[in-house]
Amino acid sequence: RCEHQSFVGNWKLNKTVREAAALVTSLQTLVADVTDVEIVVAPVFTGLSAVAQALAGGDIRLAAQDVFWEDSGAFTGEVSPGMLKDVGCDYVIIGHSERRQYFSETNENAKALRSERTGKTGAVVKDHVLNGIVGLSADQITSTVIAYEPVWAIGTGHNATPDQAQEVHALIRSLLSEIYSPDVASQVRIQYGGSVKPDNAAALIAQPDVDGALVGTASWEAESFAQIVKVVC
Ligand code: G2H
Repeated sequence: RCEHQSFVGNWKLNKTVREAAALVTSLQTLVADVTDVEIVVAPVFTGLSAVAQALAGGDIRLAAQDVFWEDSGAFTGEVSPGMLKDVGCDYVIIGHSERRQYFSETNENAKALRSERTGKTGAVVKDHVLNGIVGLSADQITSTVIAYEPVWAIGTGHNATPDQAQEVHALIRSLLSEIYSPDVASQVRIQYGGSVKPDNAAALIAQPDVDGALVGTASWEAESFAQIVKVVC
């Protein structure tokens, strides 16, 4: 089961280029003995190149925090999926609830369809899952990570209980099972996010349908993120 676990550090609007490189360098040292779970960091756009260089040859993967679906053109301020891949990203976070809250994002499906690996759903679970995955093939959905984050748990210090998380994760997996198949659904990683900390991660991740975590605040320091990554495997 450890190979199915994935942990993403969502650095949000934090870290200069120098701070980002230093953080990921410390993290690499702390998780050098972790081989069986996937570890991903998501710096701001300006930190991607430096973090990619610091990660070169290692196992930690790189994610961006947002993307626009067009390849190129007159779209001032935007970044395309190909550009993220070019700088070294394997993933991109799509549809984080902070994008909805502060930047009026609503339908993320075009982003999911055009991007490489990552999708993310919000709190209105069924609606968000169904809207978010429309048009994705079985191959595309199995390389997508879905994150369930109750809005009241984001950055508040109040995490969902393990039972609450499991209930929603099971719902998401059953939706995937209906739309695709039980086999496909079992291959999709469903992360929990919302105030995940070293002292609550173990119980959340022990749930059968919780396949890792999308970690915000606790990923901004290498030690606490490393503790979370190591909590089970
Ligand atoms: C929720 C989460 C990571 P935090 O947004 O995406 O952040 O762990 O600070 O609640």
